Amino acid sequence: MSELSRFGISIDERLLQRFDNLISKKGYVNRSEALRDLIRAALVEEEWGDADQETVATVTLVYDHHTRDLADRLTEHQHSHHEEIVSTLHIHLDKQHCLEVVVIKGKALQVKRLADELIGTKGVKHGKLVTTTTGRNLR
Ligand code: NI
Repeated sequence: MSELSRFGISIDERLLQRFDNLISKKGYVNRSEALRDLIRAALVEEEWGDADQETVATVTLVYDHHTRDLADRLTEHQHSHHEEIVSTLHIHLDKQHCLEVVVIKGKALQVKRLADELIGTKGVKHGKLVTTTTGRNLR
Protein backbone atom coordinates (compact mmCIF):
# COMPACT_ATOMS: atom_id res chain seq x y z
CA MET A 1 0.00 0.00 0.00
CA SER A 2 1.25 3.47 -0.85
CA GLU A 3 1.88 6.15 1.75
CA LEU A 4 -0.73 8.75 2.65
CA SER A 5 -0.04 12.40 1.83
CA ARG A 6 -1.73 15.32 3.53
CA PHE A 7 -2.21 18.70 1.90
CA GLY A 8 -4.08 21.94 2.60
CA ILE A 9 -6.46 23.63 0.19
CA SER A 10 -7.33 27.33 -0.04
CA ILE A 11 -10.98 27.69 -1.00
CA ASP A 12 -13.74 30.29 -0.93
CA GLU A 13 -15.76 29.82 2.26
CA ARG A 14 -19.15 29.75 0.49
CA LEU A 15 -17.88 27.21 -1.99
CA LEU A 16 -16.64 25.00 0.84
CA GLN A 17 -19.99 25.36 2.62
CA ARG A 18 -21.81 24.17 -0.50
CA PHE A 19 -19.37 21.28 -0.86
CA ASP A 20 -19.91 20.28 2.78
CA ASN A 21 -23.70 20.38 2.31
CA LEU A 22 -23.43 18.25 -0.81
CA ILE A 23 -21.18 15.59 0.68
CA SER A 24 -23.25 15.41 3.84
CA LYS A 25 -26.37 14.75 1.70
CA LYS A 26 -24.43 12.03 -0.11
CA GLY A 27 -23.49 10.45 3.18
CA TYR A 28 -19.75 11.06 3.26
CA VAL A 29 -18.34 11.06 6.78
CA ASN A 30 -15.50 13.41 5.90
CA ARG A 31 -14.11 15.66 3.16
CA SER A 32 -11.11 13.42 2.52
CA GLU A 33 -13.20 10.49 1.31
CA ALA A 34 -15.37 12.78 -0.83
CA LEU A 35 -12.29 14.38 -2.35
CA ARG A 36 -10.66 11.00 -3.04
CA ASP A 37 -13.82 9.94 -4.92
CA LEU A 38 -13.81 13.16 -6.97
CA ILE A 39 -10.15 12.59 -7.87
CA ARG A 40 -10.84 8.97 -8.86
CA ALA A 41 -13.83 10.08 -10.96
CA ALA A 42 -11.63 12.60 -12.79
CA LEU A 43 -8.97 9.93 -13.41
CA VAL A 44 -11.57 7.45 -14.73
CA GLU A 45 -12.94 10.17 -17.02
CA GLU A 46 -9.42 10.76 -18.31
CA GLU A 47 -8.99 7.01 -18.96
CA TRP A 48 -12.05 7.17 -21.22
CA GLY A 49 -10.40 9.91 -23.27
CA ASP A 50 -7.71 7.40 -24.29
CA ALA A 51 -9.11 5.28 -27.14
CA ASP A 52 -6.79 2.33 -26.39
CA GLN A 53 -7.31 2.21 -22.63
CA GLU A 54 -8.73 -1.09 -21.30
CA THR A 55 -12.07 -0.19 -19.71
CA VAL A 56 -15.33 -1.61 -18.41
CA ALA A 57 -18.87 -0.28 -18.87
CA THR A 58 -22.48 -1.26 -18.61
CA VAL A 59 -25.21 -0.46 -21.10
CA THR A 60 -28.79 -0.51 -19.87
CA LEU A 61 -31.49 -0.92 -22.49
CA VAL A 62 -35.27 -0.83 -22.25
CA TYR A 63 -37.27 -2.06 -25.21
CA ASP A 64 -40.56 -3.56 -26.28
CA HIS A 65 -39.89 -7.14 -27.32
CA HIS A 66 -42.93 -7.04 -29.62
CA THR A 67 -41.09 -4.57 -31.85
CA ARG A 68 -40.39 -6.47 -35.05
CA ASP A 69 -37.02 -8.28 -35.05
CA LEU A 70 -35.66 -6.07 -32.25
CA ALA A 71 -34.74 -8.81 -29.76
CA ASP A 72 -33.08 -10.74 -32.61
CA ARG A 73 -31.14 -7.69 -33.78
CA LEU A 74 -29.89 -6.98 -30.25
CA THR A 75 -28.82 -10.62 -29.82
CA GLU A 76 -27.10 -10.50 -33.22
CA HIS A 77 -25.07 -7.40 -32.15
CA GLN A 78 -24.05 -9.13 -28.96
CA HIS A 79 -22.97 -12.32 -30.73
CA SER A 80 -20.82 -10.39 -33.17
CA HIS A 81 -19.07 -8.75 -30.18
CA HIS A 82 -18.91 -11.82 -27.94
CA GLU A 83 -15.27 -11.11 -27.05
CA GLU A 84 -16.12 -7.75 -25.48
CA ILE A 85 -19.46 -8.66 -23.93
CA VAL A 86 -18.81 -10.24 -20.55
CA SER A 87 -22.39 -10.79 -19.44
CA THR A 88 -25.99 -9.81 -20.13
CA LEU A 89 -28.79 -9.61 -17.60
CA HIS A 90 -32.29 -9.77 -19.03
CA ILE A 91 -35.41 -8.90 -17.05
CA HIS A 92 -38.99 -9.15 -18.35
CA LEU A 93 -40.37 -5.93 -16.86
CA ASP A 94 -43.98 -6.56 -17.85
CA LYS A 95 -45.90 -8.23 -20.70
CA GLN A 96 -44.23 -5.96 -23.28
CA HIS A 97 -41.04 -4.48 -21.92
CA CYS A 98 -37.60 -5.94 -21.39
CA LEU A 99 -34.68 -4.46 -19.54
CA GLU A 100 -31.18 -5.56 -20.44
CA VAL A 101 -27.91 -4.73 -18.72
CA VAL A 102 -24.93 -5.54 -20.90
CA VAL A 103 -21.44 -5.59 -19.34
CA ILE A 104 -18.76 -4.66 -21.84
CA LYS A 105 -14.99 -4.89 -21.41
CA GLY A 106 -12.44 -3.68 -23.92
CA LYS A 107 -10.68 -0.67 -25.35
CA ALA A 108 -12.49 2.61 -24.61
CA LEU A 109 -13.27 3.50 -28.21
CA GLN A 110 -14.57 0.02 -29.08
CA VAL A 111 -16.73 -0.07 -25.95
CA LYS A 112 -18.26 3.32 -26.82
CA ARG A 113 -18.94 2.24 -30.41
CA LEU A 114 -20.61 -0.96 -29.29
CA ALA A 115 -22.69 0.95 -26.73
CA ASP A 116 -23.79 3.42 -29.44
CA GLU A 117 -24.77 0.50 -31.70
CA LEU A 118 -26.88 -1.13 -28.99
CA ILE A 119 -28.52 2.11 -27.80
CA GLY A 120 -29.06 3.24 -31.40
CA THR A 121 -30.77 0.01 -32.44
CA LYS A 122 -34.15 1.02 -33.88
CA GLY A 123 -36.90 0.39 -31.37
CA VAL A 124 -34.83 0.73 -28.18
CA LYS A 125 -36.92 3.04 -25.97
CA HIS A 126 -34.14 4.07 -23.62
CA GLY A 127 -30.47 3.28 -23.39
CA LYS A 128 -27.71 4.48 -21.12
CA LEU A 129 -23.98 3.86 -21.05
CA VAL A 130 -22.30 3.90 -17.65
CA THR A 131 -18.53 4.10 -17.96
CA THR A 132 -16.35 2.77 -15.20
CA THR A 133 -12.89 1.31 -14.81
CA THR A 134 -11.04 -1.98 -14.43
CA GLY A 135 -9.80 -0.43 -11.16
CA ARG A 136 -6.22 -1.43 -11.91
CA ASN A 137 -4.85 2.12 -11.96
CA LEU A 138 -6.76 3.36 -8.91
CA ARG A 139 -5.99 3.08 -5.22
NI1 NI B 1 -37.89 -9.96 -21.85
